[in-house]
Amino acid sequence: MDLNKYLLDKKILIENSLKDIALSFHDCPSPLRDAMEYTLFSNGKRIRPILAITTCEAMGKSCDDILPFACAIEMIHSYSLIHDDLPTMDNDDMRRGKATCHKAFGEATALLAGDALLTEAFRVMSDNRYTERTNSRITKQLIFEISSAAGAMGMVGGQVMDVLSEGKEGTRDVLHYIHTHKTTALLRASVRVGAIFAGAKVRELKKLTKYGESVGLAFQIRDDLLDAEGEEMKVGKRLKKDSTKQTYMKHYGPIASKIRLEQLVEDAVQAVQFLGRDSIILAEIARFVGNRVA
Ligand code: GRG
Repeated sequence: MDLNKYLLDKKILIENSLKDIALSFHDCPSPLRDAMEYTLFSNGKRIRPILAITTCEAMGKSCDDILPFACAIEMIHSYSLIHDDLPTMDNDDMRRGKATCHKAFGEATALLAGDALLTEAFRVMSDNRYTERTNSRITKQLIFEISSAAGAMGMVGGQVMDVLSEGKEGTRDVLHYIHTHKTTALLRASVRVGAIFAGAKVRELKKLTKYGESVGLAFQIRDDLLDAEGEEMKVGKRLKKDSTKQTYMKHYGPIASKIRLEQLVEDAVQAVQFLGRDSIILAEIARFVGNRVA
């Protein structure tokens, strides 16, 4: 199986669906629309929607009707990057190899573009135009999954702890809270969305949740390692910025961090073994996350 081709095919599928959704932004003031589209279409990996689709297909269900939910997750991810880059948070000038949204459009427009992407994600999931073929009980369940992962008890909770613990000594418990909420929550939810959409039974959902958690934490540890050891040209953003933050490198050092990363990838691969041959792509994605260079 050629994973790169698989990821590219899925990325094109998701981007076509996002382009269709973006047509519905036509009525909003152009600077806002331009800022939203600037970040939404700036060459992200689309790993979260890909996880949702791949999980759904691994469970034997076609991915057509999950696309609006997968795109909503990507819209929420895009909002989080815009806000994370703002001067009041990480104050980054570069993301995905180009100027961050606030550098290109100004702080107020960037802040509002993030707000709009977040809100529009929920419109998409509740708009019959996109989700009428999905059972409304499932739609409600998916909105619950995604909002729980993105909100105060998920990504935003993790982000606030990340911001507040900057420059402090910190503990491994705080580190764990930040990593499992700021980054893992939305990745875990992406997998669960695919599983729930495909009608996973309780035991299957438990295993796929374990896969999502392991991939999510591996993703963030890899991010910590990339910040310390990666190449700016490849990663597409300024590096060595996390030295005042709570990171795996700070609390465990490079060797233990790499061992933990390998273990998490292995845990993810093991968790999906129950799918037999249908686990192959999910396992490959877990390995890709553990080795990613951007
Ligand atoms: C502002 C509420 C709020 C949350 C921000 C996502 C996030 C939380 C912060 C981003 C900071 C960061 C670099 C976290 C590390 C993991 C991460 C989310 C990396 C970026 O995700 P990728 O690699 O990005 O999937 P692409 O560009 O591929 O979409």
